[in-house]
Amino acid sequence: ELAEYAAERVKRDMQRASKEELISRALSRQTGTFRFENALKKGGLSLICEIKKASPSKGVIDAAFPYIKIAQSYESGGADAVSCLTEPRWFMGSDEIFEEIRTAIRIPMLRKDFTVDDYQIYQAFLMGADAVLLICTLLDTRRLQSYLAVCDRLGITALVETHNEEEIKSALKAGARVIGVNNRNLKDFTVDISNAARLRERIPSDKIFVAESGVASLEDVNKLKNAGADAVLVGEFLMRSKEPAALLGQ
Ligand code: IGP
Repeated sequence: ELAEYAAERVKRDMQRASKEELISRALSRQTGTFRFENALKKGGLSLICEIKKASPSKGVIDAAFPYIKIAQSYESGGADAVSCLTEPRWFMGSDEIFEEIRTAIRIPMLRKDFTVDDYQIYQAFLMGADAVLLICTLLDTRRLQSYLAVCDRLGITALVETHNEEEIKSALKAGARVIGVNNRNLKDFTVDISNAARLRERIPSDKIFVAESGVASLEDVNKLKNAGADAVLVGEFLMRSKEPAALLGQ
């Protein structure tokens, strides 16, 4: 359902700007420098802090949602990168929010949406994104591969999201360099924080391993660090606490 609605949005956006137009606009710009993945290579555990007003499992998380302030507090708190939801129906995000935040902070940003068409990758690049999300559940290996090639051509990073062994295999086959393991099952929204740790050994050490979802304490962060995560992606917990500094132990 999330994917179907994403496809509808793409169709609608294409009426304003065709894919050809977006591609030519994107290719006339200076390419990116893979800032997102480089920010996760500093050694130690990196922190990707997420901005989202709502989620399908929790509904509205922060009704006031002062997103610029939140983004700035992430940056000053020491976040390595920001993840910003642009999906409107379930996460109450928008491209406009993303673009506003982009002008307010300097650290790399991931445009978090349900990528079902490479149109969205060009869109993300044009709004200043340093990374896009590619969810294995929605994309077969061939499509992953071709979307990864688009990202490479633009100089942006693909965070390839997996949930099980099979999806990790597909991600690796497609050539993903940054692999996320989601602790949340997107089908029923159940969270098992040990999922990322359990699957750690399936991902070669030359890839960047991102543990996603369900972090609810500093203890959880340390658990994932000890399990060998290169980065953690934290959303709801930060949206409720707004103290990334506390999470970083600073
Ligand atoms: C953050 P949490 O539990 O910290 O809020 O999770 C992030 O991992 C989650 O928002 C997420 C997500 C996704 C959202 C993971 N994969 C795919 C939308 C689409």
